[in-house]
This record gives sequence, C-alpha cells and structure tokens, in this order.
Amino acid sequence: MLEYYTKYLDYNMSDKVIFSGVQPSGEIHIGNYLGAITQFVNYQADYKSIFSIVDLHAITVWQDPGALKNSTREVLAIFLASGLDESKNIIFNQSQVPEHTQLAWILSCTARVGWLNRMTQFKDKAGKNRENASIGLYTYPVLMAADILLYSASHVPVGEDQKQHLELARDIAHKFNTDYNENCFILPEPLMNKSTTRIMSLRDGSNKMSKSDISEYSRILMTDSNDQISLKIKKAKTDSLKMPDTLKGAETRLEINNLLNIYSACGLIDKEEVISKYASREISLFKKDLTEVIIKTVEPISIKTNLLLKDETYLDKVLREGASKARVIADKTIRNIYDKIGMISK
Ligand code: AQP
Repeated sequence: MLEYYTKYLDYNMSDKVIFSGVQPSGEIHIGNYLGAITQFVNYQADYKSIFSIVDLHAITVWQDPGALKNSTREVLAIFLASGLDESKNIIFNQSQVPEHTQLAWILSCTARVGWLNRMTQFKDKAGKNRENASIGLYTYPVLMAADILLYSASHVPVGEDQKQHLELARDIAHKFNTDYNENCFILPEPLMNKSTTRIMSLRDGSNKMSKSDISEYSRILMTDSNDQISLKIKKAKTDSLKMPDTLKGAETRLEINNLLNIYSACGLIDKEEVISKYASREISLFKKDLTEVIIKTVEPISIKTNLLLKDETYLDKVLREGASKARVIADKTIRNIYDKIGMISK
C-alpha cells in the first residue's frame, strides 16, 4: 500500500501519516481554527497528511443542501487561506471517495452494539430525543473509523471530545485483525493537542464554541469583518469584576477565562503573561485589546478566503484532484479487505 503514497505524494515507507476531518456543518469559527486548522498547518512539515471535509458526517444531522455546498467550499478556502498546501497534502471532500462508506459498512459488521452504546458524543448530541436521532448519528464513529483505517493513518489529531471515538477505531481495527488473523489495519495513535485549550461560546463559558449554536454572537467566524468581531467581543458575556490577577482567579470565571485563552492563542502569548498584563484592570480595556489581537489573526485569512471563494471552479478542481489521489489509496485498501473477507472484486 505504501508504494501508492510514494507514487502520488512523495511518501517514504517510514513516513508518519495523519488523517483529520472537519465537518462542513456551518461556518468555520475561531475554535475550529485554533483547535484544529492551525495544528494541521504545523503537522504538514512532519507528517504526510490527509485532510477531509467530512460532508457524510455533516449530514448525520439535517443540512440545507445549498448551505452544505457553500460550507464545503468555505472549509476548503479556509484550509488554503490558513496555509494548507494542496500539492503536499491530500485535501478532498469525503463524499467524492465512496470507499469511505464501503469500508464503514464492513466495519459496522465488526463493531459491536455495546461499543457504540457507550459513545458519549451520541448521548450528548441526541439528547433526550434519542429515538428520533438518525441512525447515521449513532453509527458516526464507525464511519470515522473507516476514514482513518482506509488510509492506514498512523496518527490522528484529536481533541478531548474525539478521544473515545479514536479508541473505538482502534478496537474495531484490532477485532478485524483478530477475526481475519491478519494485520490488515494499523492501530492509529492519538495526537493530542496540548497547547490550545477548547474555545468556549462567547455567550456561555460552559459550552464549547460551535458551528451549530443558534446564537451567532456565540462565535467569531473566520470570515467575520473587523466590525463584526468588535461587536461580538463587546457583547461577549463577562461578569462585572475587574480582570483577575492570578491563573487560579481566572479559572473560577468561565467567560473571562475563555477570553484570556483566545487572547493567548491568537497573540501567541503565554496565558500567565496576559493575566499579569491586565491584572486588576477594567474588562472593557482588555476587550478592546482582545479585539485587535483577534482581528490580527482573522483578517488576513478572511481576506484570502473571500478571494478564493470567488473562484468556485478552482476550489472544485482542488477537491476533485484531492479525491482522485485519495481514491488511489482507498481503492487499494478496499480490494485488500474484500480479499481478506472472501469477496471477489473486479
Ligand atoms: N470550540 C472548539 N475549540 C477547539 N477546537 C474545536 N473544534 C471544534 N470546536 C472547537 C475542533 O475543530 C475540528 C473540526 O470539528 P468538526 O467540524 O469535526 O466538528 P465539531 O468538533 O463538532 O465542531 P463544531 O464547530 O462544534 O461543529 P458542530 O456544531 O457542527 O458540531 C475538530 O478537530 C474539533 O476538535
């Protein structure tokens, strides 16, 4: 299999391969950027990377068809504007590579119902209305396992919330290897992102910043104008105290703590340094400076993204070419797996 990587991506046999996905389930926010996309950009140097815009995952909850197409192109444009190189990495949208769903079906015959029943993200997302959730939302982690195993990814960047799904992917790979008495799948390792904390909603510091939050004031979008950023930070929920003067003091105040994390991540400044800079000062002064720090991060990406979005033909070509490269590897995996389980393929 690895000779395919070598041919299409200048891979060496010893290379480490990462797979990661972003759902086109809405507009990309600064949490996605700081928590995932900046990491992808850093990984490019050390890993052969496969980045997928996972539209099949997105439709596990209802997506407006027009909005889904726009979001898919927007995620790609933000990837490119942030510095992901489409010639060095494979970048594509998942639905153009049907092998993802082919492998997901096979793996759903390996995964056990009891394993899926333990997935906390399904419980959180389905909430009280579990009977009415889509089957896709329930089996989402099996599709995620297929995404990873299809490309023999050695590493998967994961936040806290995806750790359980990666463990499941490893369990599925291990059971498949045991059932068929062959090392068909590599067991992927997590790449934990230690530097960036989870970015929380600007309206409620106990919920993560999310594309699907009903309040547009809960998140800073990577395409927001400077005025929109300024307004959202002005409206961001805080308390009426002065700024904290210790890390411990900051951590007891969810919303202020979140704004300090955003400042630290965007400004590339240690959080303790930010705390001492603003210790006991007015929140309004901190918010003013925070707005500037965020604009410095978002504005250049937003300008490039908007330019790229004007050229749909180019964006669709990048996706098509990425999918072609991905399919070379994916097809090889499927043939191998079909053979192992006793299926005759063309
Ligand atoms: N608030 C966040 N802080 C840090 N990292 C985050 N990520 C998402 N939200 C935050 C990281 O972004 C990557 C892409 O996420 P995803 O699109 O696969 O889905 P998600 O994690 O469910 O993201 P959202 O924004 O909350 O979307 P919806 O509302 O559709 O569910 C992941 O690496 C994730 O960790």
